[in-house]
Amino acid sequence: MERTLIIAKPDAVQRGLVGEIISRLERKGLKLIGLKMSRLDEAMLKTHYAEHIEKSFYKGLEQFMQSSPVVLMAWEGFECVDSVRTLVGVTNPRQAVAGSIRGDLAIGAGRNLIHASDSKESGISEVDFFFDAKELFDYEKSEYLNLYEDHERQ
Ligand code: IDP
Ligand code: MG
Repeated sequence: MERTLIIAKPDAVQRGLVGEIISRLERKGLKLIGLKMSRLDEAMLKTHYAEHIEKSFYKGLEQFMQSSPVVLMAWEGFECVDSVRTLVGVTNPRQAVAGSIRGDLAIGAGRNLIHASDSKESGISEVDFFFDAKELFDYEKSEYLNLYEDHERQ
């Protein structure tokens, strides 16, 4: 099963949308394997957003991401990385389709509520970066019989 890191960003915390985000991921059928509130510091953000450090929006992004605590989540599911990105919507919420989290609930490009891993590899490395092994939970989810075919559950 793939893993994906979700961050409910400061705007989600401030706007009281953390529950809505969790609810949408739960309703999709994903399995929550880790959850915590945290303040992200400059060093963590530089690692997490390494590909964006040289971009014009980076300073603003770094400041914004430290403006309040965030909620970090690790989720698991069959081929879940891409399907979560679809659920989240494209980066600019004004272009995100209705029905997606950003399309329904956000409007400013720098206030798009949520981070979601963008590849199978980044799902693994980002969960690993933000969570210690003891903060991740391995358990049976009873509804899997009604969510997946046998071959998808392996
Ligand atoms: P993603 O979150 O959809 O993967 P990325 O391109 O990886 O989007 O950018 C990371 C984050 O940087 C975005 O979620 C957003 O918060 C911020 N960002 C990206 N592009 C812009 C921009 O043009 N203006 C302001 N903030 C931006
Ligand atoms: Mg990204």
